[in-house]
Amino acid sequence: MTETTTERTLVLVKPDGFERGLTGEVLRRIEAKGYTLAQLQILTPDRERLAQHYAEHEGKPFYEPLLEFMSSGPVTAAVVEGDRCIEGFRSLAGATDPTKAAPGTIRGDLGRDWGPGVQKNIVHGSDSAESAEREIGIWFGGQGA
Ligand code: RTP
Ligand code: MG
Repeated sequence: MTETTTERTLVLVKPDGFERGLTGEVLRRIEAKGYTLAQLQILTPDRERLAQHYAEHEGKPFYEPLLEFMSSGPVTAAVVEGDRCIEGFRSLAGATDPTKAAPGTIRGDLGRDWGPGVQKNIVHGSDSAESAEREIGIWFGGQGA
């Protein structure tokens, strides 16, 4: 048996998820897995916040379309807590490309956006403990982050 390691991760339900009415479904899956919603807010993010969040992708071909897409409507940001939830939520989310994401995952079951441009894949989840703390600061800074 592995040791229990409580972690925090930053989850976003992206504007495509909000528009399609999937926010509750994503949060339901997080809770059903046994994770806790520690903080939650709905906001339409501005470019400045998104530039910080996606700094690692600056200069890539999908960077501008990504910022455009992510600022196009409401996003639900959540601090999720639980045992090894950083990797665990990435497993729940599935592969970045919804077409390749396995059935049973959020993107595999619900993602249906394909074609040119940026991948509208419903959710974001932090990819490491360092990313999680950095991203929680970006979305919840000054609110006990
Ligand atoms: P995320 O950060 O959103 O959890 O997704 P990820 O780690 O699976 O993917 P990442 O490589 O970090 O890319 C961030 C987001 O940019 C969009 N993207 N589109 N070629 C494309 O069309 C493309 N590549 C990336 C996706 O929305 C992806 O989640
Ligand atoms: Mg990423």
